[in-house]
Amino acid sequence: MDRTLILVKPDAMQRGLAGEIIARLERRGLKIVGMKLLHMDEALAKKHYAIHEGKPFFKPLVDYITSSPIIAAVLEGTKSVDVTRNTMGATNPVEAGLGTIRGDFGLEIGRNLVHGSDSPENASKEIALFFSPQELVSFKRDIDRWIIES
Ligand code: IDP
Ligand code: MG
Repeated sequence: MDRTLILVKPDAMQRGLAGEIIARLERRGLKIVGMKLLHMDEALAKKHYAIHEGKPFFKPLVDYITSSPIIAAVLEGTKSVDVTRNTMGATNPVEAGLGTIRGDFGLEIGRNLVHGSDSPENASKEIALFFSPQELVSFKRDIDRWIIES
């Protein structure tokens, strides 16, 4: 399964950019196989960002990601991790290329609109944090169409 997790972060939700962000990823050809609106609690935020524990921006990051409801989605498609990350742009919006989500809409590293898993291994772990298998649909590729199986 070539899947990745994205989060539409609180700044993007508050600015009304959720549709724009999801649309850009969808238009590239990635399929939405799971989606929910949720308000992350501190425990989930700390698990999701465990790799950053101890860094100076960890607490502000947890406070930020738990500050409002967000959208979590699972996207499926060829090289979904890489395709999602290059559609998002660099972590620091100042360095993100024009035409990327962060490059077009962001300015501050602490308000960079969107999360995307950084490897297939981390994608699997992150997807499991947010979704049960029953909450995900699977698509079957039939030449040039995608058929929902469940
Ligand atoms: P990524 O979101 O591009 O994968 P990571 O390095 O995994 O970037 O960092 C996770 C998140 O932590 C970033 O998206 C950003 O919101 C925040 N962050 C990363 N580095 C900094 C920093 O130096 N200052 C403030 N926030 C940061
Ligand atoms: Mg990351």
